[in-house]
Amino acid sequence: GLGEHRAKAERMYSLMDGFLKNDPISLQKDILHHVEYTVARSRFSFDDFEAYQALAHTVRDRLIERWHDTHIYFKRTKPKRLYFLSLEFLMGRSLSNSVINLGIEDQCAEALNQLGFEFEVVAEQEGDAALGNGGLARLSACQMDSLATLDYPAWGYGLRYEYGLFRQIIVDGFQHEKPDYWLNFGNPWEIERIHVTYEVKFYGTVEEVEMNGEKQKVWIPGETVEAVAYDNPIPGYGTRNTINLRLWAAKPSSKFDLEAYNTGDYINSVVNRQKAETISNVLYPDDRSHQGKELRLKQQYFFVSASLQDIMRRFKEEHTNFDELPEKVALHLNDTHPSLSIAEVMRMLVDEEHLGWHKAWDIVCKIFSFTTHTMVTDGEKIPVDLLESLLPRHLEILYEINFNFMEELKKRIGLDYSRLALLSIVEEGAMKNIRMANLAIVCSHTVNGVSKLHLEKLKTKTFKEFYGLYPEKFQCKTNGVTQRRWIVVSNPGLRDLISKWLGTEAWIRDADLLSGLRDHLDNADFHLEWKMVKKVNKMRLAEYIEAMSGVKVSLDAMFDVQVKRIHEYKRQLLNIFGIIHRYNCLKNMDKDSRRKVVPRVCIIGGKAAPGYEIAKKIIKLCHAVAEKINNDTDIGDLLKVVFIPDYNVSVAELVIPGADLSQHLSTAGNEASGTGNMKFLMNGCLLLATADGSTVEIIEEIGEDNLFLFGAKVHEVEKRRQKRLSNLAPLQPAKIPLHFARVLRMVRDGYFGHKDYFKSLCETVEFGFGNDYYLLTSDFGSYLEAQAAADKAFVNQDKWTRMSILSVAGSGRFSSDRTIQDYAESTWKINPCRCPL
Ligand code: GLS
Repeated sequence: GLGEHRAKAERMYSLMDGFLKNDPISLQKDILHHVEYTVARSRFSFDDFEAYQALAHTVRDRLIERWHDTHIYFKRTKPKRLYFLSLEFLMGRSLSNSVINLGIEDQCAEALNQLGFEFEVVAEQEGDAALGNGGLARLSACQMDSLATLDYPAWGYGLRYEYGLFRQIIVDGFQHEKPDYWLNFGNPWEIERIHVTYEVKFYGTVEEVEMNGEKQKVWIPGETVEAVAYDNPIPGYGTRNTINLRLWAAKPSSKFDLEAYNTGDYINSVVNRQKAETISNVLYPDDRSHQGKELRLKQQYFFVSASLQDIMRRFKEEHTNFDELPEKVALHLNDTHPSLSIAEVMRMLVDEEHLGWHKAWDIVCKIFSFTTHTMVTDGEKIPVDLLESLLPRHLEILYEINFNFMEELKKRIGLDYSRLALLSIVEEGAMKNIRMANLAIVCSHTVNGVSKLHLEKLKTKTFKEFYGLYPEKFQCKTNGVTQRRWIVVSNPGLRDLISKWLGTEAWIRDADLLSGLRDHLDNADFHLEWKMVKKVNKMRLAEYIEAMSGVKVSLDAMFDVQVKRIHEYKRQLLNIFGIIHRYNCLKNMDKDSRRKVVPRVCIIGGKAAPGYEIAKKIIKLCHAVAEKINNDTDIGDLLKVVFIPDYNVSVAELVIPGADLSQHLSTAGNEASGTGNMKFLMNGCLLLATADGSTVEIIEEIGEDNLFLFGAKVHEVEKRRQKRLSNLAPLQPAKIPLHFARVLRMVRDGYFGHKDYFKSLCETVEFGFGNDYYLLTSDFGSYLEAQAAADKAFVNQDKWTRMSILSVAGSGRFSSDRTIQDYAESTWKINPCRCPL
């Protein structure tokens, strides 16, 4: 009975000695305990890495307490829960972030200090969790932080890849990929839940059986794999709430497969069982595009099936009637990758819960929301043949969804077959495909774009037809990033400065307060301290650069950074061409003019997808140009070029605070949002950018005068492309700007070596070949002007500092807290649920 339960609980509590304590002495005791009993080293002799492990376990214990309390509280109050489904999360390191969100950073630093260690050094022992590719994946991580901080009852679901995003190593300027076996040294941030497992089925056949006088479809699967849960506590800041990110790993099914063993081929059957694990082994390293590969499809379904079984089990524990599902469960599709969820929920409701198609469909249409992260029309597709063999029942369900949708459409728009073909979930043709985006749009109650510009393009181009049908579904949720990681963790100097001048730390939970910095815009002391913080961050970055590449850089130079995935549309090539042009100018200058030049350190970093040849050539060109310029003694400190290898979250935390200028060069209309720009903005780094993605909204906040804008606007891009093509037939060299032609020729003619290798790269911007799809030629002039404006502004350090302060002051809107609150209120309809202290 209840009395007995309470008595037991009270006895447990008395044994427990209260919650763990956070004073430095208690922390030291716990650290030493973990050194001795978890890490199994002697407490009298352990190194930085072992200190990291012990501290991580000490912090983990505290996370677990809060995480338990939060879940007990959620269970008791039964709020509507959000399930955030994403195949990618770029978490980076966890120690500093956890310690800050728990509010125990000073105590931990002191505890370590008294044991003879330094917090910064210990924290650097941690490797990155890189279970994602780029912006999309880091966005998921920022949003988890905001969900926890704002007390939302949310769960994240993802895959526990054993190999995260490849490590990039550079040999002779070429990118090589090395596997990232990140679990090698253990992962103290996860909790393995060997009892939370689900069977996930594949292949097999569909049969029709009679049930209660009605025909019912039954899927007889051919292969079973087991999904095991790994839980990762996500602490909020300034709250006890600690939510869960549950990642699934594949294991061979524990069911004893008698038949396989009875054939006598024992060894092969063990080997075959082991193959199951490959499903969650490796992250696909392509940013923005996924072709229909069987293993990828298996990963997606494995993820979807395990997550939904878990979600439905929790729902059924608390509720008996599926009519309540939409009031209790919100399922969010982070891009199209998890959209098989729609077919899976239908299958569960119809085949397993016997709800009847129409009722099930009604429910499904109320629980899903969808965010698309891409500008391209031709999105993710699954070849029908693949589905047919891997998930035969799901294919039938998808056909039925599409059939009903087409029938409804015919009633609305008549027999307009070309429109019907565009809207159809099934793409007909030589190779039939399922269009994941169409599926997600039809079934979701909201379709979100990630910036105003993105939403506009969705409405007028990408999903124009759907917008015509369901205008009310389309919403804008401009991306944001968490100031906890991108200022508090990565830029402690700036954090202290902001708090000092605002007189409060409240901005860490309410980024709009950053606008208060404008009150001190002309204060000389404030300027001095502001510049000092930047200087210290530049020193830290300069040391790193020297250690990585051997290049010594001057702190007086402008640190100019472009870090992001390498993509033609992001136009790293424009940056490199600009650098070559700058080099040419310097070479032609007399001594007097040189004295007026603003020295530059051009820093580029980013990974190319392993199969993306042009992107790999861009990396090589960057190295070839760096080699030439950095070794030209005539140039010295006036210009240095550095490629930072293996750009990842923890490298970003070091590079972004140390940047003076950052470049965001995508051809307008190609970057759905971009989130790097927001991180630089928060760190007082000025932007040199096109009017693309979320930059347009940054301009709304800080004004055109506080950044360096260039290039064709979205509406001009199409016209320029047309014009460029009409110029094609007789090649018109006169139309190509002189500077651009010269730079291109230098690369083409082998000035930087590797003439043959760079040929195809040059051709992407040449007429009659790649036709310069991304308009480097026509944007080059205005790019150089923007660069000149940046140089000019840098000479006037007062002006520059004002611009820098205004950047941070205007960055509040780009906190992921704002994004998440907007999603919670207008899309997911969930309420905060704050665990009492
Ligand atoms: C991306 C977009 O390319 C970015 O512009 C966007 O900021 C990000 C998050 O919404 O999503 N889409 C994608 O597939 N990878 C991305 O980084």
